[in-house]
Amino acid sequence: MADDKANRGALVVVEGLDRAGKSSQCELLYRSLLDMNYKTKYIRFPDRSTPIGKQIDSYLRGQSQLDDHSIHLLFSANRWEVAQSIHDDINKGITVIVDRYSFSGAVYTAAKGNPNLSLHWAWQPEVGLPRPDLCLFLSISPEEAAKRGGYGVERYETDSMQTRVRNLFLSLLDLPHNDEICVIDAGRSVAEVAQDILEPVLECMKNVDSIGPLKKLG
Ligand code: 2DT
Ligand code: MG
Repeated sequence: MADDKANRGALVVVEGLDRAGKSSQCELLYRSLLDMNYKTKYIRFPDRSTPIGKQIDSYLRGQSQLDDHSIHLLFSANRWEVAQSIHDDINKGITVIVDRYSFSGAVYTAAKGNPNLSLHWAWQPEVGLPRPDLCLFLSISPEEAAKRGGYGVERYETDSMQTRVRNLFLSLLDLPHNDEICVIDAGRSVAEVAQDILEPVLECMKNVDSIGPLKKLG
């Protein structure tokens, strides 16, 4: 049951490789929280509906070419354009579930192998964005991912890119100060994974008021 005493929502981010089941799990989590009468929103990045999002969509579909730095900054700008509304929702007591966020932003760009685009460089535009209270990383082995069918036709959906993305994600998990990251074994059934996700989310929602106001990414 929703706890009426809670006065801010939680910012919950779901990250992971393509085909780890992020969107299905976000949808299930969203439904579960609504069924429990929690005020909840579900958003995803890239948000392809805004003018910036449309440029990103066109790039991902291979319909336009952009400099690597430019597209990187557009992905970040696509988060900044809703940063204030995320803040406002959280303060209104709404828990916001986010499908991909700054970790995808930094990792996919750094995985391009361009020596000018280090993980450090790629992280800088994210500094100051709302900091997730909890980040669920859906982990899936390359073998399990391969069983789930072929890649789509979008940019980045190749074996070599996905391998580099996976390794960079794993290196981020090892960094200090990343204790709000929870690694979930996503190679199991949808129901098992959903259960494993719900528990830490409910725990986080219970604790956000003792954490204090939403923090910023540093
Ligand atoms: P979806 O398949 O989830 O729609 O993502 N990406 C995503 C980036 O390169 N930078 C970002 O900041 C974000 C949010 C990951 C489409 C692709 O966009 C990549 C896959
Ligand atoms: Mg995709």
